[in-house]
Amino acid sequence: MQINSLMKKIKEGLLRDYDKEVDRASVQEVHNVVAKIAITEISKAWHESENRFNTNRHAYFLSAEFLMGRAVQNNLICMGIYDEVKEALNQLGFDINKFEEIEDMALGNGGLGRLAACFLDSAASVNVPLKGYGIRYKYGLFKQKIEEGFQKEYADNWTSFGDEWSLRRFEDSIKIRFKDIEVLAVPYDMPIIGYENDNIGTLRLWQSEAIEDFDFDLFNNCKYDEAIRNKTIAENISAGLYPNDNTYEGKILRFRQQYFFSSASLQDLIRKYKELHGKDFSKLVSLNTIQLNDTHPVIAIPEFIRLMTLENNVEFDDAFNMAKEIFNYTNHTVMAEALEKWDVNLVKDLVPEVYEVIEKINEKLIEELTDLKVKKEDLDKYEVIKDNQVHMARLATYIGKYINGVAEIHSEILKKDTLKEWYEIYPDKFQNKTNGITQRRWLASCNKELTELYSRLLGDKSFLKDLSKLKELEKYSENKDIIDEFIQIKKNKKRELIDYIYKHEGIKLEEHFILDVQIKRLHEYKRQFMNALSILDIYFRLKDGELKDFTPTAFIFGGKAAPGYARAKAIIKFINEIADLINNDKDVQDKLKVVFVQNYNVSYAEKLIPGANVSEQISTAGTEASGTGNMKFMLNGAVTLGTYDGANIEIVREAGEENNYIFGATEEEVLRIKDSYDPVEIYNKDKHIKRVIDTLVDGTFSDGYEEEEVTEVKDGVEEATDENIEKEEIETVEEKLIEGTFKELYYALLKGTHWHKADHYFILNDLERYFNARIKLSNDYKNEYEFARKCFINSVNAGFFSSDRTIKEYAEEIWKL
Ligand code: 26Q
Repeated sequence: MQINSLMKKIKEGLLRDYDKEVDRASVQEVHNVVAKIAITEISKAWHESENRFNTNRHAYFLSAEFLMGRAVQNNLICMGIYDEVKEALNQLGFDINKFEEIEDMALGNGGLGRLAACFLDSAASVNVPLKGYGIRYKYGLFKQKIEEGFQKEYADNWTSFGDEWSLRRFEDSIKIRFKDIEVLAVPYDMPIIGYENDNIGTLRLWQSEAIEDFDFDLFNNCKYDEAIRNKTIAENISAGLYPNDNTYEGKILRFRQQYFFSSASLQDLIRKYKELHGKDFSKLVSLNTIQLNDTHPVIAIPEFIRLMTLENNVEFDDAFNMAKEIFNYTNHTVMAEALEKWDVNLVKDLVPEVYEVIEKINEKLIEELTDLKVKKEDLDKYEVIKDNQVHMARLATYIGKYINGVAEIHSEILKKDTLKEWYEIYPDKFQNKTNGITQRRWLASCNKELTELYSRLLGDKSFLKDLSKLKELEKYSENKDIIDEFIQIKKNKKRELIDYIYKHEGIKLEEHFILDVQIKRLHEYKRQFMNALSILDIYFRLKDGELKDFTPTAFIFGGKAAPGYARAKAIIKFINEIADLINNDKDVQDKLKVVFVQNYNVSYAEKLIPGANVSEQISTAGTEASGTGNMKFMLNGAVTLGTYDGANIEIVREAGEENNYIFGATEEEVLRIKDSYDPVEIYNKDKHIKRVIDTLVDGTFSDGYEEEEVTEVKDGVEEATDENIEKEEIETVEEKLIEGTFKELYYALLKGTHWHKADHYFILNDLERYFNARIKLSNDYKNEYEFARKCFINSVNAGFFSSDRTIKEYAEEIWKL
């Protein structure tokens, strides 16, 4: 596009939509006008892509989460007009970097949601016909602030300034029937712009609305409450994203969300099929395939059979066989607490016809198992309906044509543990699809300098379409000039990050410090707690003069805790207490800094990752399915300080263990020591470990109990009645919990609880080896050149971790496109 014509369009747009000249327009207004210009520009290609999509075999990606982040920069880059728009805006006196104020689209929690977003980007870019279906939550993942060291949550009303990248398609609305209420699913379509090709994919998100704006029938019959209740339920279904990550919550509203978007998506695809092929369903499964992103959309399986049988006159057996062809299931976690099970009564109450289908599926399963000579006493392990619960992973594994894990080790764990009994009878269903990330966002968009260097050395930008090309650059790891340039780029990105952190957190870091970064959802298995304890250990040893030439290091954390996850929130507070202690201690200020950044999200990641030297990936071996942050750091030239877990294993296979810092127990070790593991023994033996753990209970830190107590007392002015006294007793118990958040962490490590044994995630078992790896890293870093070489080798070996590779594997080996 011509810069002059762009400038004209921007000026005209601002006058038309906001009656403003550029200098008076807000960032949001300029953004909205640019988005509108872009959408108009691609509309023809989008339409043509959708027609192509419908006439050939294609895949649907059903996901309760799509963590898209900010659209504008990525979309302009993919359209190939970023530089032109930047220049046009510049000439109009507007700095394109101001778009960093635009809200992220945070309709996801973490890894699973971001993976869905990377997949759509890759599919569009490598011409895989893939359409995303999900929920248009009114409120995305909460915004996090840190107040007095505690996490506080605030609503994320992301559309309050408009949603210019989406188109409302009311004409495609679909009715969804629950037993108690019928609601309307209204689709909003977002273009997914392929990188420098004419292919535009679609993400279709469903918003729930009342069927009629107001139910006059009910109202006129004096059923006011019911009229209002129906409208409220209808609008609440897509109101908010559940903030849980890797834990399941059996709430009615969550079930409604899952059924709502699963049913809408299936009805949509069946309607489209019928438009093109009429009521002859013989080609349905040869033209369509559906990927279920974890168990969240698995209710789609019985819903599909219900739609085919009850609404399209297909025989049950035929519908059942079609289901077995059309669905595939990806598992994203081995954590027992994340496996979804729904109460039979809940399912029956909300969608009785769907429940009947599940019962029939269960009968089919028992028949099949009997034919396969599975023993009667073993049936329990398979049954979809068991102990009054519907087991979603079992349903998905039984009906899914292919089942996959998301990294090699994870797929192996599924076969030998999580889904062991299923692997025994259906070995051919099981596959691995190691996750990936899109280099358009995680290199081209967030690290223009490194992108520039690589395209200069390679002669073109084709690595943005084929990341494996980076491997050709490995020869430059012996070239002093290139490594020096690489060092300069990292320094620039560190400086940018340091400025950004200063602006947002008010903490000034320094460039000559190692930037050591752990950013991910707060979870015990990810062991941010271990990182915190280890930092504290380093701090004490520095104070003691025990660590003479420790390289100055800034430890940066970021991540949200599910609001109901008390231990994760206590860990945030603990990290902030440590930060306070260390950042205010003059003795160590030229050696150590600790920062917990607020509201870690996709856009913050785009700043943190290019500026990092060290990527912390320290989950207990066998717990992190894959991880994808690890890949983003690698691509941007950080070394991995991590365990033998998830995709870390494949990362060091590609980039060399000698270029990374891998430590700690392997999955085999964990399994071997599990039953006899005694953290107290380690605690008693190792004075360093004892010293840091004791800070949880010896008054070094405050978990904020006093403040809580004061407000409790103020509120407690009611007269004492029997009922009140009982209530107060309950409150005292809760108060103890609040009082003891650090004490609770202490007991979790050394004593255990009724749900977990002491130190369930083997922190103490790995602490010493973690410390040693850190010291080695700290020493290695002193040789700037050699360390940079390691970083460079990591980056140029990241080709395998492009989601383009992953999506092609899905297309070939699962979807058979
Ligand atoms: C389920 C029921 C009710 C409410 C919430 C949930 C729920 C929501 C989100 C359960 C799990 C999740 C998210 C899981 C997740 O993000 N898993 C991560 O997936 C990544 C992509 O495959 C992997 O890289 C990570 O290792 C894995 O933890």
